[in-house]
Amino acid sequence: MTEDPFAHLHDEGYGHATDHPRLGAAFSVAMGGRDRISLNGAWHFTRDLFDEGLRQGWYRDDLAGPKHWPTPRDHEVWAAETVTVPGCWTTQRPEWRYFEGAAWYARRFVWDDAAPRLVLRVGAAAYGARVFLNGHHVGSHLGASTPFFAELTAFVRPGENHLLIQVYNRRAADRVPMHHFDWFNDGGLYRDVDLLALPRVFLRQAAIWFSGGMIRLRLGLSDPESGMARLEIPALGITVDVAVQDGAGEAAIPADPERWSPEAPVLHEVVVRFGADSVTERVGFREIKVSGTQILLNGVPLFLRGVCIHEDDAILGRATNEADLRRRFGHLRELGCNFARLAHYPHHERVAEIADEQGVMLWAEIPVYWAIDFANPATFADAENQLLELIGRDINRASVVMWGVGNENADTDARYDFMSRLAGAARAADPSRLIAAACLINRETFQIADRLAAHLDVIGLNEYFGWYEPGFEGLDRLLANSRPNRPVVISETGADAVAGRRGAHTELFTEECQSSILDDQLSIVTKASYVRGFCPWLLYDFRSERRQTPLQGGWNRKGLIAGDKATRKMAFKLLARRYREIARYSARHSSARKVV
Ligand code: GCB
Repeated sequence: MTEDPFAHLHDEGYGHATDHPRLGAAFSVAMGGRDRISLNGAWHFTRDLFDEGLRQGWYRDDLAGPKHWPTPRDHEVWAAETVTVPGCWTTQRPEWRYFEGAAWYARRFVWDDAAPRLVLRVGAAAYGARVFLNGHHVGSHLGASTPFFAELTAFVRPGENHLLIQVYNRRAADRVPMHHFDWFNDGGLYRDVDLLALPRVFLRQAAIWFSGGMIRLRLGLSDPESGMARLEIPALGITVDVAVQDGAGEAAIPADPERWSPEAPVLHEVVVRFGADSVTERVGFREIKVSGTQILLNGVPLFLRGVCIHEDDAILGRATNEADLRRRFGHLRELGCNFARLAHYPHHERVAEIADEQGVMLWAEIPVYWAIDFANPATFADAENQLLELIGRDINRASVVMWGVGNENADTDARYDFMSRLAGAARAADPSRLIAAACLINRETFQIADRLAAHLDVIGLNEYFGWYEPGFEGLDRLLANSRPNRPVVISETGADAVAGRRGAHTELFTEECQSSILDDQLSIVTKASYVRGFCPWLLYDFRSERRQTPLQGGWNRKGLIAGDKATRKMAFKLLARRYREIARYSARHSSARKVV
């Protein structure tokens, strides 16, 4: 305890000492096929609305019970009730639903492994986290949906160890997303938490992709070591040694592997070794490019039959599980989708793995959403780190064909500077994908016009003609007026419908209205040859506190399926039918249209 028992009452700088070191993309560990020691399960959980934990030092390694306290305390984090990790506290007790603040997760683990290094991997902590082991602050992280790594080697001890993670979900203007967004503000450790027992030198990055007739490898080590790495792709008979200098190495091997595509989602086992470490990935080799206003997969023009998805569940919140994810892919298959936009933040890492196997292309994005604080360098650093963590996690997933770097941000100078730097960071980190963003309409000239488009490969267009803007004349005009020099994907459009609410197609919130708007939308946008994809908003209804009419009841009801993830609305059938027609048309025309 502090010497003056009341000092903390007046300490408003209480958080700063533990803001750094900042955990981020630079500390990531290449994960392909690695053994994980799971820390999922019961963790002690203490809410801390007033940040007393940081003020009073609840993280001190002192597990004594009240009988042994020399002076009174306000917490007993190691005797607190337990919750299940992964999980969102916002869905774990009804009385915690709207809790926006900090909470302390505490868990013991026993360490008797001889491995030279120990790293903690947290799949996602919404929104910020501070990690403490045995009373030591290890590091802190920002960003609600990307994994982060904290090296515990210097603080772990043989036998019992005490791990505490403070997680906070308070919304704030300088965060990514900022305090205003159209989904539910969940909090908690809502993806897997694991320990990684690692050798003295390990692989931080092993990125493998195909371009220009070459299989390419970029690898990074934990330390600036030099030596030889080895790349093996057994099915292609490839075994090559790769020179590593000061912890980094690259290789390009001429090859002609069978290509990955939605029709044939072929994956190859790839093993990368350095010293005592190795990772194993299953990689699809494919090339995604744009040529004029076309999107080409392996040289063949594509039309993206998509749907947007939020990772939200009435019972689990932002947490998910294999059954939930498999159901999602079942619905995509029923719809005849070859594409999905994972809105508006990185989804669970299993999504891209399943998409790799099932042949669904993905747009994955970070929550640079609406009016974030574009002029703030700390906000940029947070966004860039979330982007690099996402890229680091999913770089070997062929299904991810584009990174989304922003959604509906006003075209200011600060935003232009911020987003063009972000697009540049994505390109530097990953030369094998397209960059996209949901752009703006110029309401004066009535054109798709956004300065950011110059930094993108694909222009995403969110437009709600027929819903927020009555009628479709505006859409006709917009499409006729615009002369984009790159492909446009309708990255959102749609209408709310309460499942089971029927009526005239002109009556808002009915299934008929939603279905007829999507039908008209699809007919209109597919007439514009530069529109190369359609991705309506969205697969399932989702919780959003901005939506407070009795019909909405705290839900955004633009789902093709209701929030129970089972009840299909009329629009679901409509879209499935229309996508089958488009797929048949594409199949007839694509083989004749290979563009090299
Ligand atoms: C949008 C946003 C999305 C909203 C949606 C809506 O343009 O990008 O996050 O949920 O509209 O339903 O209004």
